[in-house]
Amino acid sequence: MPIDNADELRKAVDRAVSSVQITDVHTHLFSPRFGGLLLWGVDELITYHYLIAETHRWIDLPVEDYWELSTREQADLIWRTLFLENSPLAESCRGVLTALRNLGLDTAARDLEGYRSRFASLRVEEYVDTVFERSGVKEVVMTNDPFDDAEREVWLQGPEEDPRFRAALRLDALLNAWETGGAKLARWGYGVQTRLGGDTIREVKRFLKEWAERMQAVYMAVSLPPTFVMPEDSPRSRLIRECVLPVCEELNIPFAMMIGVKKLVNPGLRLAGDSVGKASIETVEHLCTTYPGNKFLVTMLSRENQHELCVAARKYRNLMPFGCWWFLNNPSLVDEITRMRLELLGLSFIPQHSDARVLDQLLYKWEHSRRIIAGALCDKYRDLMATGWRIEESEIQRDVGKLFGGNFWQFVERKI
Ligand code: FIX
Ligand code: ZN
Repeated sequence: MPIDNADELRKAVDRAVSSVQITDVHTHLFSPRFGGLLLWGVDELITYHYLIAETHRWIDLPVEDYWELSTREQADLIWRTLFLENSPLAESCRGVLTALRNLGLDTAARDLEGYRSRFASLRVEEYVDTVFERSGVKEVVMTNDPFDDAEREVWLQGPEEDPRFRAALRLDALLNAWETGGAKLARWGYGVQTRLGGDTIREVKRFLKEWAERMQAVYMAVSLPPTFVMPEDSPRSRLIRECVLPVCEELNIPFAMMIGVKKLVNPGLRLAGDSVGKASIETVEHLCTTYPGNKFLVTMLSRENQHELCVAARKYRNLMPFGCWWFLNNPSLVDEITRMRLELLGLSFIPQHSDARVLDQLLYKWEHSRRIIAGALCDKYRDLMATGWRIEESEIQRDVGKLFGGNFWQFVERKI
């Protein structure tokens, strides 16, 4: 039966968006077999680097002294500063409270010790089940770095068995730091040379194929500075051109470029010290034009890059924009960017990823994003109905399924 009115429409969109099982295409989560690499619990939620940056705007404690504190002491300081001495209005703080509420905890009590005791009784394997179930996330794509010693050891023991955790082969350490990354490859027995001579290109391709196979990687990924340009006479440019893109094409997996991050503008803040800059859409256009057999997942960190990324996506079917990344993952910007994408790309994009670093964040990042995306979708369907077009609830469910996972898997699997 076609939907007759705005009230029915809103309910149908809310039903579809609230019930869709999500593929979260970019996270920093790990399955429990990775041990301490999987962060979870209220103190990890509160010491998420977003809140660390916001806390240091208020306190006089030298950042070196801050890092001497235990995680619990850091959480106490952040809780006091951002939640008790100031109302927790920032998205990062609101998220902590949404997650706690979704676990049935009384946020009105403001009882951090009480919240801690709730987590103390949990087993991580059961908690993973609880979080996936309550957040409506079907599977997450991890960020997997073979150059991380702890993580590499786990992968060398065997593949990931939990289907909820898919792998992405992350290449920052290779592409953005070839000197040290290449030296590690040499230590691991790959015949590479710093100046990329000899068998280097062939050996880097061997490394990429071996690790993509070991991880069963659904894509390869790298974060890139606003200054990233190609073509360019640099190790990064050569490695992307002669190694990454040919191997991704051979394996038929996308290359994900996360462009616009200025690493460590304030090094003392560590992970919280990164910033943003407007990047070159011309480089994205160059890559999509020059490598038509490759698939590019692209997210850009600067708000100023969003419209041109949408327009570029209209030109290239091998370009899939994804997510409202990091400093864009705030209701006002998710709303703006999603509406822009719906108006310019229809349904052919991936609206969001969580970037979750702490398991419990799935409980808030997706609740917040579902609500915003549902609002934008509802308005667009209402505009559609105003033309006399009739829409079925089954079509809304079809569309929503594409946005929250279908488009991703279709892009990963399709032969461009
Ligand atoms: O490069 C990335 O994957 C970024 O998302 C991270 O480096 C960043 O710290 C983050 O988690 C942002 O949300
Ligand atoms: Zn990330």
